[in-house]
Amino acid sequence: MQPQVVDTTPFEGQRPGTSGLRKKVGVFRQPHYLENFVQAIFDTQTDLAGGELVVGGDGRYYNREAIQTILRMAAANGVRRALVGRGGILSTPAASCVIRKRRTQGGIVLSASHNPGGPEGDFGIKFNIAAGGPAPESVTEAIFARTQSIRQYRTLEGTPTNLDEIGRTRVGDMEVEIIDPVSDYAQLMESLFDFNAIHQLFNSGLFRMRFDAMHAVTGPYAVEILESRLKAPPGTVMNAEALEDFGGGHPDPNLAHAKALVALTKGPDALDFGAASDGDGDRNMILGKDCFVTPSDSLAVLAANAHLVPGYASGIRGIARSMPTSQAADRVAEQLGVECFETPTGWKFFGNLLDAGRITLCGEESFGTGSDHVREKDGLWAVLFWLNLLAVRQQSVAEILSDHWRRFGRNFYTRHDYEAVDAAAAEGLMHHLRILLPDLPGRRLGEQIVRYADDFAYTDPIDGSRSERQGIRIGFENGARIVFRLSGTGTEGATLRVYLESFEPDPAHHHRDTQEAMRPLILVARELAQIEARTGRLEPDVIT
Ligand code: G16
Repeated sequence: MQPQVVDTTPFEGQRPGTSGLRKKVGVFRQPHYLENFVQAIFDTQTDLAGGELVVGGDGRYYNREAIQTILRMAAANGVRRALVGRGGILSTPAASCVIRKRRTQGGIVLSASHNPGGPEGDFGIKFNIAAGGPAPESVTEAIFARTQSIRQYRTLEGTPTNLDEIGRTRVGDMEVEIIDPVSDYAQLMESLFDFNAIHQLFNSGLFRMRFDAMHAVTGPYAVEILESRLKAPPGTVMNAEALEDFGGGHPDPNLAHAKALVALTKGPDALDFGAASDGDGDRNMILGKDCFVTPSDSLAVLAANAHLVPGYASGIRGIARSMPTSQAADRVAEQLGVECFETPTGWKFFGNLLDAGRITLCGEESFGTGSDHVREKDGLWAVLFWLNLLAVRQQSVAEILSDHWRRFGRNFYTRHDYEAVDAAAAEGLMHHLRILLPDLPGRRLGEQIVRYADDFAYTDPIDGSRSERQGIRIGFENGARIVFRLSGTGTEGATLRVYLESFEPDPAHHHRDTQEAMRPLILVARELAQIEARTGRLEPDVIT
């Protein structure tokens, strides 16, 4: 294979968002578009030359083609060895696991997460650092800066690599090892959870569950772990076959997009447990019989019960949650006497805290939960954690949740998304709110008085780096909050997210319907932000 230097010119808009560069497949397929971004990674992450790199993705449309491009470019840029998941597959948490276990210099993960796939769908690419987590802003900004001045990239000519056979091969001078995408990860899960107890739960014949892989990457992981190792009945994993277009679905594990699973947990013949993961396997949704566990509550419940699980039996060091995530976990941290951190949205902000040993568990309202076992959020890990709790506590999901609320009080929580809003209108709305901020403290809005109102900024306690303008936060005297943010993962117009939270200490009111209980706060948020007037939208597109 002959090294080649190819002339190129910069593309606009290659700044990574909340989690890497996400665009429509058609954008990525423009000549040189992917190559420019990949070369910017090699130009700025100089440890990769002579080092080892993990490469894998969620198997969506364009995954294989992109991996061939990356392997040729990695070889031409002096990478010594690439580790690639068979078939080009690695779930995001599994990629993090492999980077850490094999001590590579980093990894390139291909995914647009929960966004739909296929020729008209989305694609994405992100760089994970040697610690296994998403690159921090300093790195993503350096990569972006390089994309703005790039003039050349390096690649090799040659035949494509066979991605489907486990074993070693070469691309130019670079060794390529095709690895089993599941085994390192499955082994890690066995080291954290009580597989015997979970197996007995399945074996009892009294417990029925489904895991919805949504035709995405967790299919093979869930079949191996749940059905082969834990002996759950065959068919426990639904939509197990990973497809390039996710079967035309939207692989986002929430009440709106996992409707078939949700239906199985309702009614007289309801399952005891339902769970789902997303396109790349890092998100999770937890359901019990007639019961949905919000991701914010899930984090709080896992933290309060971590001592019951072998991997966390010695206790947790601290908890972190993203700013828009409910404050349920804060109450647990307070009772456990451990630190609690509020970070901006984006898993990358947990990395330093995890590396420094300040936190053990972390989570986000966006269906992400994880721990220090890897540096990504981890869907199947959360499902196994819940299964382990159900096996040990011998209670239903609803009982565990009600117990938790009785002990800590309930943080009612909902998120309203307005999708594909005109970008200028969305910016205008945020600008309008920023102008209002200084006058809000002390003012009565609806039933409550504003205690603070700010545009959230975060100073990383480990490296002192500062991130500003991370979302409008309005906190009330009674513990309620309204948060407004524009999504950093959408690929069409702007997505306005309105996060709402209210605190209810009285168990007599814990079982109210969330939307009903939060109606007054929802109306306050709509009016304050002038949502209808500015976006033309009467109701949100997605409520979770
Ligand atoms: C990504 C990030 C998460 C973030 C989520 C939503 O998740 O990794 O940290 O909470 O996006 O971000 P936004 O509100 O900006 O759309 P994923 O699962 O898409 O990688």
